[in-house]
Amino acid sequence: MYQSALRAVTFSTTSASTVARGFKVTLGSAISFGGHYYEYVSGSYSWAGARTLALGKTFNGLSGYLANLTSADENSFVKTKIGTDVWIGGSDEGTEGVWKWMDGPEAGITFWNGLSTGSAPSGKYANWNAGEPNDAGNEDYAQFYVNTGKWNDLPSGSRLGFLVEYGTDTPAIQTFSGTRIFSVTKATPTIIVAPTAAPINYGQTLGSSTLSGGSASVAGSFAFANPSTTPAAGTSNLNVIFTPTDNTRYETVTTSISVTVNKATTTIATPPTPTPIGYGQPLGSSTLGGGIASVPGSFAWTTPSTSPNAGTTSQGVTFTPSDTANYNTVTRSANVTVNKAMPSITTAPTATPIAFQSPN
Ligand SMILES: [Ca+2]
Ligand SMILES: [Ca+2]
Ligand SMILES: [Ca+2]
Repeated sequence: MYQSALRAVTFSTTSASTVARGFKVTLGSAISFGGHYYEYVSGSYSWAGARTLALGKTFNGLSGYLANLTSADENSFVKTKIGTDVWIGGSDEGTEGVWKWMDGPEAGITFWNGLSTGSAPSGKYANWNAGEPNDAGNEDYAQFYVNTGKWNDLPSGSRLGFLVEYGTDTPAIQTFSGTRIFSVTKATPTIIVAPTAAPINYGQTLGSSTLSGGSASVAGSFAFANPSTTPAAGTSNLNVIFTPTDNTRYETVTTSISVTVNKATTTIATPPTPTPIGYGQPLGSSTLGGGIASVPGSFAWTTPSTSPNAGTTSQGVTFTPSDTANYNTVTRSANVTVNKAMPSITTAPTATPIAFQSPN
């Protein structure tokens, strides 16, 4: 019955220490009587079942047993502390009509002989209700009436809650204590404004992005949860951790912010070399060979259907990366040579006959 009281204790502190605290709660004599302690157990138990459970209980180092009420004061004390009828420790199951306390310091002591017309041995206490015990149908177990504090004998088939007594013959401590361990939990700051992240390029780590503008309910700083990651190009929601300056009293808080990752710029180390074409042929007929870029991909004429004039002209070449999701396309120029066209001969010229004159 004291456990719930201990569990109800709450604790708060302004101390920065998070070491677990032990609290000792010591109660006075109100719940004890003569150095003994009493515990009501609710439920429906046979006397024998209640006895077994009571014997299995301990309290503050004291062993339990069904209560032996050995004085008017003890009997009155119990009456004020319980709210329902209960089993107590008396029984005449051993010898009919010989009522003994069965367990605890008074185990084996006879406190009553006979039925309701019987008597207590000299110096012994009993408080039977009028007409009890009557052994009506073999009643061998003592019941305590909460309303009157009187006792009645009941049969083995009856079911009641029971009263456990904890005590010894030797003078017992007058107080008991219970300890509850409290773990001190840190407070959680509130993120007022999440920080914004400067855009980065694909291939850069998240840690390369500068965080700015965040604020929280306490002083502290924001940082990416995974600064070494290199996110894909595009816009992603990524975790940012707020770490309070006073991290002994405040928890870290994780929030998610939007981060823009631009495509990486492709560099062209060596532009491709075009093969010559003839006048009238489109650029697409010129093969682009030997170009080197910083990432895999391919070169192609920007306007392959164009037919340039004869001579050497600069023409646009587009490099398209294989990974277009994360890398930009790049346009460069290359000098292509266009040779003059050879005219085609459709009809050969004819020659006029001339006269042959022999020499004289
Ligand atoms: Ca007692
Ligand atoms: Ca009996
Ligand atoms: Ca009876």
